[in-house]
Amino acid sequence: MQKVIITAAICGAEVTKEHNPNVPYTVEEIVREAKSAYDAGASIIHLHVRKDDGTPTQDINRFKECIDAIKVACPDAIVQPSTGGAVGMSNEERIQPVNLSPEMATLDCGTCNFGGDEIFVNTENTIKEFGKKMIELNVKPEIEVFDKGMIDMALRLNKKGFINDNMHFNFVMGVNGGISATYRDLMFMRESIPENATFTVSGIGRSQFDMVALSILLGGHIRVGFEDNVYMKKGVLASSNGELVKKAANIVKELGREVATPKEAREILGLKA
Ligand code: KMH
Ligand code: ZN
Repeated sequence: MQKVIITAAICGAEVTKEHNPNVPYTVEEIVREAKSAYDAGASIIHLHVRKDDGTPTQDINRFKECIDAIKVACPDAIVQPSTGGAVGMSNEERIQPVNLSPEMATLDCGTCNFGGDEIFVNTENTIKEFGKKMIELNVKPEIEVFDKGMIDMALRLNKKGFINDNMHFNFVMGVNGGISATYRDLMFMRESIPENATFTVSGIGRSQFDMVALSILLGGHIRVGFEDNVYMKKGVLASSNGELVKKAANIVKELGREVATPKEAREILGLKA
């Protein structure tokens, strides 16, 4: 089996310091959290950025500032900006960080409810537009799927030339409006992607470490971090993203697999040099 790529989703757009005071907002806090995750074994930093007051933003200058600072602290980390941003943002706002030509960026492949009255909107034309731009700039998409139909959308758009082959999926499981984080549903998702595709799994909330263990057993990769979960275990807040990554890395080793370095992650994912 391949080595396990650990992604740290250090910040997100929805989680706040009220959920966990260690959620990063400022550039310094974002670098602190990225470094803690990197030092614990994360090779990919999935990145959202905020204004200093915590408001989510997709501003290209803020992304550049954060990415440059992360690269100083974590020289070979793969930084993967979000193009999902926060619910309600325009496409123009969301796509901005792709213009920095990062190695990877997320490509959300469908619309879903997002709790309460929120709807995370990704029309077919939006996905085509974002996918085309990523091909033009040689940015590898991490295909974010919150439900099985989004895999089908990605496969259709791959056939039509909007997403390249050797697809890499992120199964986001347990969002209030998406597929549930269960063993059965993870098997269903994994069986629905092409043989040569790779996948990672993001379990939301209390499912985070169950999904970590299952993905490791199934030959997949894993994502942890404050974007998805702020607890080490019931009632115990994580002191950093690094603490969550350390727990995930220990599970990888206990289950007999090895954690990929950033170099190995680049080889597995076929990223541009
Ligand atoms: N914040 C969510 C609405 C992504 O990063 O591409 C979307 C999200 C997905 O987090
Ligand atoms: Zn995200």
